[in-house]
Amino acid sequence: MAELLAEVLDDFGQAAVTGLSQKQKTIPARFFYDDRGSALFEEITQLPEYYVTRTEAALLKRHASEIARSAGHGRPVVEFGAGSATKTPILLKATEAPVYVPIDISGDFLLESMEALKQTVPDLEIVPLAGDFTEEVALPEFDGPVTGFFPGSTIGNFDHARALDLLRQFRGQLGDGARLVIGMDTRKNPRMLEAAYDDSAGVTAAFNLNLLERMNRELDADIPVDAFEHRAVWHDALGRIEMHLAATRPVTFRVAGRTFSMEAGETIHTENSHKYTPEEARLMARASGWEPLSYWSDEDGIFGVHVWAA
Ligand code: AVI
Repeated sequence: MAELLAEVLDDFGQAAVTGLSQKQKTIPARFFYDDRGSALFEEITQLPEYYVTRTEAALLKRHASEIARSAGHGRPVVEFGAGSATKTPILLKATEAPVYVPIDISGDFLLESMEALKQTVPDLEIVPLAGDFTEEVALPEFDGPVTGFFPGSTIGNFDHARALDLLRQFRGQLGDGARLVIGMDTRKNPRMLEAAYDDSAGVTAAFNLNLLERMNRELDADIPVDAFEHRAVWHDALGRIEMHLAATRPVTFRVAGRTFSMEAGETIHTENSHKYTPEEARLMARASGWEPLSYWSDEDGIFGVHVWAA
């Protein structure tokens, strides 16, 4: 099946057809981020209910010098992802990084964020790498040890086994003597979590529903988007928010030449966002070849910034 699909469909097409053919239908979360999805995600980061981005930025700012002491001064910084205009300069300035290596799949997005960064940190050498950071992109050779940066709780979007593989991969890529500065969202009151993933302005719903619109745009699909609603559900046993697109009536639609049917109430699972206690995060560090060094959180413990050592 996979080979046959690969002949005619791109990565998104293959993942959609394979995912929609499963009993629990699913579309991998990485397909959220087309131009529209990336713009909606940017909006999410500004929402009053979505505490993640502003809490992490505030922690980085408030504890910049302690974080820099733990993360190491004067080292190249490798960021897994394109970098955020608010968070990245805080770490780069505090650590006095001479070189910055952002790795991101979207070359355009990389160039845009690099332009902004050049204004804020003028003396920095920037070596952008266009590629998928979940695959082992080769890093430039550096003279001394480096610091990795993986903010935003992006690690939470990977299942446990995959998250450990990724952290192990970072350890291997960054090498001996490395440090990793990683932002991880914490377990908290489910009401607060569900509000963060189902905001009152409906931006997260639009972000989720955009996946259906994207299939209609790119995969010659005819999904009746108005027959779906956004759901965000906290699963305590799994420690994660799950996002789904639920059919509100029986539907039949075509995607890339295949027909799919769904009952009312049946869902397409689109994202997991795992939340980790500081203890769970430290266990993950040790299980993936890192030594936890330090941890910062806000007064209410709603977000955590960790520094680990190789
Ligand atoms: C990118 N990632 C860390 C976000 C999260 O919180 O899991 C994606 C997101 N999904 C809905 N809102 C934000």
